[in-house]
Parts: sequence; C-alpha cells; structure tokens
Amino acid sequence: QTYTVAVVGATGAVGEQMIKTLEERNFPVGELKPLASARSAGTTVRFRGQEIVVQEATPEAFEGVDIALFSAGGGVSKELAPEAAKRGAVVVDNSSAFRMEPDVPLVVPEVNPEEIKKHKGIIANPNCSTIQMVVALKPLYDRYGIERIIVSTYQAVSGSGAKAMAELEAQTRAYVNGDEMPLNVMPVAKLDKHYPIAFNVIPQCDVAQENGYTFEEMKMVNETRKIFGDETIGVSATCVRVPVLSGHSESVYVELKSDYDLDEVRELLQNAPGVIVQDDIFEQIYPMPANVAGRTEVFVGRIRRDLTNPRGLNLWVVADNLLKGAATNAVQIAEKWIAFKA
Ligand code: A2P
Ligand code: 11C
Repeated sequence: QTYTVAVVGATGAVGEQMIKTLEERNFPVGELKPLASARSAGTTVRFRGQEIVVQEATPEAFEGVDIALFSAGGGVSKELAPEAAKRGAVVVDNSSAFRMEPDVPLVVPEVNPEEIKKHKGIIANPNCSTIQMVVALKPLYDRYGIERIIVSTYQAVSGSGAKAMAELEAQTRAYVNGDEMPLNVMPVAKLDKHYPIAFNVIPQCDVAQENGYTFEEMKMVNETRKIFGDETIGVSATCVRVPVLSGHSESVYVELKSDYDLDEVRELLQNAPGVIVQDDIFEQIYPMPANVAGRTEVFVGRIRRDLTNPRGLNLWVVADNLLKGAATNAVQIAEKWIAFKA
C-alpha cells in the first residue's frame, strides 16, 4: 500500500528535510504533495529524481491526502491542520500549536509510541530541544526514575528557519569584510529588536512568557512532562542561540530518583534505541554539531557523575535539530502510525 503525503512548508528548512527523509527512508509515498504559501506556488521541489510542483496550501489541497506533515509555523497549523484532518488525513504537526492539547498525542517514537493510537486526526511532533533530551533520558527514566533536570541549550540558527541560516552566513561575511551586518531575524524575527548571532550567543529562543522564561524554555518543561506522562519531573531550562547552522547541543544535569552505577548508565545509553554514545574525554571524543549535522540519531557524551549529589549525573547531548529534532521524528511517527494500523 502507498499513501498520498502532503508536506506543508515544503520550501522551508524543515519541510525540505521532510521530503528528503521520506525519500531516504523509502517511505511508501504514492503521491507527494508539496504545499507552501502562495509565494512559492509554481516552484518545484525534487523528490525521487523528479521535479514536483509546489501548490498553495489551502483547505481543498488536502482532498485525497492520507498523511500531512506540517512545518509552516503555528498559525498555518492552527488554520489548516483541522482542515486536513476533517478531510481524512492524519496530521503530524511540527509546530507548537497543538502540543499541549489534552487529546493530541505528543510523540517521540523511542519514548511513547503507543500514544499514537489515541490520535483524533492530529499527532504533535515535539520541539527539537525536547526531542533529543527525552531520547537520551528515556533509558535512565525507566531504570532509575527522574527527580529533576537542569538543562542549558546551545541551539543552532536553523531552528529559526531558512532565513536565520541565511542571516548567519550574511552576517559572518559582512563581519569579515568590515561591512555592516544585516540584522533582521535573530533572536525572534517577529519582535522589533534584533541582535547579531555571528560571533555572539543570545540567551533567547522564542518569545518571553509572563514568568520570565522564554516559550522555548517552557516547551522543554511542559513537553518533557507530557511525553514521559509524569507531571512530577522538575525541569529548569535555559535556551541559548549560538552561531551554528545545524545541530542543537545541550548540557543536561539530571537528578535520578535512586543511586546509580556510572558503568551501567553508559551501558543503558549504549543500548538505547536512537542513541549513539561518543564519550572519552581523554581521547577528546564527544559529540559536536559539526559532526552530528546530517545524522538522524541522538549523540551523548561527557557522561560524568556530579561531584556533590550522588544521584546527580551530567550529560552532553547533541542532535541535528532539522532531522531527529523535526523531520526524522515526524516521519518516524508516520511510519509507526502505519505499523499500528496494519
Ligand atoms: P514559503 O516559502 O512559500 O514562504 P522556514 O521555517 O524555513 O522559514 O519555512 C517556513 C515554511 O512555511 C516555508 O515553506 C513557507 O513557504 C511556509 N509558509 C509560510 N507561510 C505560509 C502560509 N501562510 N501558508 C502556507 N505555507 C506557509
Ligand atoms: C528553535 N526549537 O530552535 C526551535 C524551533 O516549537 O517547534 C522549533 C520551534 C518549535 O528555535
């Protein structure tokens, strides 16, 4: 059996990777429908060696669609995901629009695949920084339980989309040439103030919330609890943008519920699905975005015991935010949906 698959946001940073991922994973696509804004209608994307014409994303465009992968921002998802679902498609939505809705499953296939079965038309794909953290913490959660997490992120600009990637490159070029840097996108395109990301770090990803945290930081808190199905997990996040094109890194301090053996932790991580351990500081082996970009797994290194709390553990977690953080996870959800249906 094959499926008609729509990719909404097909011309964007994540949409492009979704189409590539469908091809690379040999997803049973009968027909691909690349959708984007009216601006891109008539342009083409490449799929299995063919140029496929991009259409405008309208409610009618979802007629006959079996699976719709959305990554065109929350506004587009809010408007069009219900239209796609109404027409019989199962939606995998990469935006934050529906993640915290009680009847929308929020799924990372390595952690809570069974939730897919409860969907009512829409399945949410979590935030990239959340996905890579929960994949790494899952085996530790199952074995020891988790009391709390303190995480600081080092997030690549591709998390803010194709325009942010272009701006980092343009700023770098301008800086080196002694020209004035373009300043239009970072940290948050829709806000008035913009700062350079080239040769800088910015402690803001996404907009501020009333409690003084950013939306990105609160996604890490709320989504982690929902994915583990455990409201008792304490999460404190600081999300920081760094001048990297792709690959989010995270310094994760986790306090387990019981004492642990460090060798056992390493073994649990080595055997965990979707995890690759690269950990030998004496040989200078640890994951970095430069090596991880383009890979679909979650990489873990710098595994070490906290110096004061016997249940405290430090990890360094890196993944490609456009792949496992977005496109790969979304396609894996669709694959599981097919498997459960069979
Ligand atoms: P377009 O290229 O036509 O603007 P990114 O996250 O890289 O910025 O990409 C955003 C994606 O979302 C692009 O594919 C973009 O299409 C798409 N998009 C933006 N606004 C809309 C809209 N109103 N309807 C459908 N797609 C949209
Ligand atoms: C970033 N995590 O790196 C964001 C991008 O809620 O899906 C994805 C935003 C989201 O800026």
